[in-house]
Amino acid sequence: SKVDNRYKPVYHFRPPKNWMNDPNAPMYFNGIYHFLYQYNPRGAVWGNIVWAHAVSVDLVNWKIVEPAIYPTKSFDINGCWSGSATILPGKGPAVLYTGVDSRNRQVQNIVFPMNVSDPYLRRWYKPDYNPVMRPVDGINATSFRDPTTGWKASDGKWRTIVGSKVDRMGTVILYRSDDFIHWKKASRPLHSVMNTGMWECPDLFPVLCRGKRGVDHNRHTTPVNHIDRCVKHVLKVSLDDTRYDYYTVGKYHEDSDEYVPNLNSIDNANGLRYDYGSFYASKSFYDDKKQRRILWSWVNETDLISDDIAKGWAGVQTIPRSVWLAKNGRQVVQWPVEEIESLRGKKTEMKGLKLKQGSRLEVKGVKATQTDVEVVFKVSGLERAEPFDPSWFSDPEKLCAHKGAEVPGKVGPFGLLVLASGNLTEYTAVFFRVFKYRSKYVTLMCSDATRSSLRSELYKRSFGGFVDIDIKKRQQISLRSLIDRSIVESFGAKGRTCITSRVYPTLLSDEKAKVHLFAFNHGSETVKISNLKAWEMRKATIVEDV
Ligand code: DQQ
Repeated sequence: SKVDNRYKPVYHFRPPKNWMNDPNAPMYFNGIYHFLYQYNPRGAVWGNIVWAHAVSVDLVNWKIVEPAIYPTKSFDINGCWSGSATILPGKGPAVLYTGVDSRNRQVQNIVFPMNVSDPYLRRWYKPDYNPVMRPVDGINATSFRDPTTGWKASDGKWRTIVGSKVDRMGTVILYRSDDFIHWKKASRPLHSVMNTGMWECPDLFPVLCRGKRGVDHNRHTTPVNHIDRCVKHVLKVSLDDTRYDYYTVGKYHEDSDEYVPNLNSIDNANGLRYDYGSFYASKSFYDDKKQRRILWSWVNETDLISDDIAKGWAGVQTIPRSVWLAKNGRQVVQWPVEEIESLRGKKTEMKGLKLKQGSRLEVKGVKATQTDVEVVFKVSGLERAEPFDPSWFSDPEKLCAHKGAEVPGKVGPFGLLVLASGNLTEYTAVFFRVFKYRSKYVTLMCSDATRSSLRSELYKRSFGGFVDIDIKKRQQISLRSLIDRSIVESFGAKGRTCITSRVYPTLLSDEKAKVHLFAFNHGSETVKISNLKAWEMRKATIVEDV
């Protein structure tokens, strides 16, 4: 079948054709980055899931090798679902994954590389003793999946957690093992929350209280508590009800084998999200090459299933993001890995420009369909900002829908119009709006796809999240957007609030049509662009090498 490339991103990871979903077992081993993913080798819709496998030395250009895991045995014959890698000291990687067995029960299996010295780890074997964890002792056999990377506590035992639910209570079941093969369920889960539904793809990792450096879970490689006394943890769960990834910052207590979120953190679907847009089933890994933690995520299509079938492909991964704890300790900060900057080509720069009420400024000289743009907006007239109603705190997305880019304000809306047609019949608006609340200010960030395409049948949402910054003190806010045909990944205030949108402007159907990029201000207060840099992005090389 023919593949339609119009909307296919050129520098984001995606296979040449067919369906892709969750990132699986990302890891760095022996000088190579491995990225595995849920993949349908037979079409552009979910089904026939195998673990496809790509390798890279730079997280930008990829070689796709043969699938690592596919259904062959009674313990995974109905599907090889998500899981994670753990590097066993002196032995190499082990992967735990969910198999859907011959009775349609979810079980956890283990696989190892056939040959640890093969740099690409092309072939994997499944020991016959699988499964290593079964849905017994009251575990719901259809809600038991997605084992995490393992970690070892000071008692020398390995741990892993598996996502589950008990009625409406989301939970992560804890397992312990001496050898990583024989697993025993702990009497208590690591963490659970009432009324949250199934927790898919959990991810638990340590973060340092200060700085951007990442830390490994496993004491044997990086004894975190010796390097830096202050370590916190992040627990992320993907809620299948809402299809968003939520996290809390807290502490994993080794003695009680429990995760306890920070006192003031919201631990449910109203909590913090890595990304307030299309972003699901994310997974992180510790990158020993550059001592950082890297987060990957699946970004689903928002067109129709019939479009996906016609296009011949579906699903993109975010640009891998470095993730660390914000200085204030309340949230994480994310930023695209620096390697992506190697694709920056032609550059254009603007400085010290005023955006008066209702004005628009075109960013010229770079191809606007594949662009990396970074801008710093200086704000003024904060004291005249629109008043904020505290009932809006609970639903930033609704606020973005109400107060779109077209709705005039005071301080904002200002930001970028991306993938825009010349006459603005189509555009995606990524913008900020500042409100006054008591003696403080509230900053809202939106990624509004409602006018992204003339096609009315598409899912065109206006996503939103608040930005936890003191705008009064800073008097400025930055925005970076990675525009890549049908994906726009935006990072507000240096990665404090992130929003990803998928958009399908009809504009891209016409190869000759000109695609534009603008900065705009629809607020009455003048906003200054202290600096705007935009780069045309080159294509990443993603080739099959089977
Ligand atoms: N996708 C996998 C499951 C996981 C879900 C199946 C999350 O293991 O729970 O493709 O997107």
